[in-house]
Amino acid sequence: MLERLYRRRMPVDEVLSAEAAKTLAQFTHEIRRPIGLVITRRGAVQDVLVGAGAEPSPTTLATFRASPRSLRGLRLIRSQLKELPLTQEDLTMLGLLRLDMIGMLAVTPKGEPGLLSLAHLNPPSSQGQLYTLLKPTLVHQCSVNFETFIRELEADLQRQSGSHAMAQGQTAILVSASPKSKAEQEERLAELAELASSADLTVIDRLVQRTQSGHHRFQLGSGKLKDVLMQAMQKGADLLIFDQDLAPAQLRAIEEITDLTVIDRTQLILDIFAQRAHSREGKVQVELAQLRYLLPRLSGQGTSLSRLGGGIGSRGPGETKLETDRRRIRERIDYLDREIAGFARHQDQRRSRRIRQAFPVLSIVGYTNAGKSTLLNVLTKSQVATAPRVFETLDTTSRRLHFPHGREVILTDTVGFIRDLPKDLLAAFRTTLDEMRDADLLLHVVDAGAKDLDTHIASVDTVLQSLTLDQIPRVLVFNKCDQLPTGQAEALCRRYGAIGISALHQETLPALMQHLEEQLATLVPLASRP
Ligand SMILES: Nc1nc2c(ncn2[C@@H]2O[C@H](COP(=O)(O)OP(=O)(O)OP(=O)(O)O)[C@@H](O)[C@H]2O)c(=O)[nH]1
Ligand SMILES: [Mg+2]
Repeated sequence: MLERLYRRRMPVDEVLSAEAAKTLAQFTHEIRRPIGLVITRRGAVQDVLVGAGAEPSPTTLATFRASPRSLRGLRLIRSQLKELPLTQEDLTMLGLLRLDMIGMLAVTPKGEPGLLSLAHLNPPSSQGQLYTLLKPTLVHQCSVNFETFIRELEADLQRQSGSHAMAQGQTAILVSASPKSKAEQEERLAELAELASSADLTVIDRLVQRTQSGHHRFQLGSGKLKDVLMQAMQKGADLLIFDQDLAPAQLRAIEEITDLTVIDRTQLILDIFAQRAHSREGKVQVELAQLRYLLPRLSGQGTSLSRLGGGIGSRGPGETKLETDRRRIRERIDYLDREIAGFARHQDQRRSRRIRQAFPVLSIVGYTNAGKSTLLNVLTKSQVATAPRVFETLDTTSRRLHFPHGREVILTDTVGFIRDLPKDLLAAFRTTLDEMRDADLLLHVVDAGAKDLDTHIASVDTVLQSLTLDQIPRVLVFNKCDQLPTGQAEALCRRYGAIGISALHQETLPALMQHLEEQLATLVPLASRP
């Protein structure tokens, strides 16, 4: 019987033809259940849905794709036996699926078409209102010329997104959902925003939700999640970035109801590393970390490798490399592991050479963006790249440093740390980080102006501990003191037992140099090395 509905083809300029409305009303009346027609722009009925909550089939949704800048090319007209307005669920579906329109046809007690209520999405700027509800009319009185209407709406959507400066770069909405306090979550999102901008993403919104305990299916409650997704669609976001790690099942559940790219903080960090890795060693380490992260997230059932592995864009392990199965990925992991072992051997040789040269080694460590490379540069007159963004440095650089009293040491600068450093990344960067094992003294550089100074210090301590480097003597150095009001820096340094400097101001450095020389004299007496 429903066959007859499928055979309908409406004129392209009508939302719902009078004839289709009649048949729809009649069937609804007969089976006493709501029916939904999913209609293409060419006026063909694509799906017939029976029951109140029915949604378009996954196959249909996969065939007709929507993007934040365009609609799906499908409208949904539902019938119901009572004369009720469109429900919140209908409007959510309109937004989430980015339907051309959603409609509700009331069916009279005699089985005839009653009033038709319609709603459509607005272009992003319309005073924040996501959709417009049209005044209900009888089908034959409906004045909408669907073809013209949809052409104009699509043009508006295109124009709106084009006028955003973000048209070139990708845009992201940051999401945090955890039982932690709002303030704490917001602080973390501030750092996530730095990570995002370091990856050349434009953050257009931040959403924080305090959850009771873990929601299993989604990170957020599914109602709230739908809200987030709708906003993301409406604001033209390309990505949704979760501060919390998403379990593979959570990722899939979100992917099921949206066409957005969804990633978590770990993936974002991996992506930044992939963007920045220049040396062969760096590239191998990043690829290894990405593959290790990816492997447990592959599902047999159609999760596309390119989508996950691609991260925020098409960076990372290339699509072709990833269009393989688990076995191939495992093989690749083994291969990269062996390559890294090779690097490690090389490094052993370099190290023993250096030890033969008998220079004490000072390693600069610290939170990302603390000013480590700037300090190396100013102390050793080098030109390591520095930038006001996180994870600028990935490779280790070693330079000679001459102390005023003639003593010479090796000063090294390396990759910065961050709180909750992804463990796959830490594992993959072992060879780079292992260079620190040679250190006689660690210079822990801290951005004195950082809002969450204690977290920064603690995170670095944690990483050093997990690398079993915590037994190496350490000097705490508070950098960027020029950014604090006079007096405050001194007080802060006194409180933490740190030495205050500003790597940008040479005149602040002699005190540090003197302290380092004294420390070295006790740790590595000149006579102890040949
Ligand atoms: N105001 C001020 N800015 C500084 C100081 N030292 C470094 N900076 C700036 O801080 C930013 C980060 O410096 P980097 O030396 O790249 O920091 P890093 O610790 O090597 O960072 P990563 O390699 O990304 O981990 C740069 O823009 C520097 O110019 C300082 O003493 N005062
Ligand atoms: Mg650096």
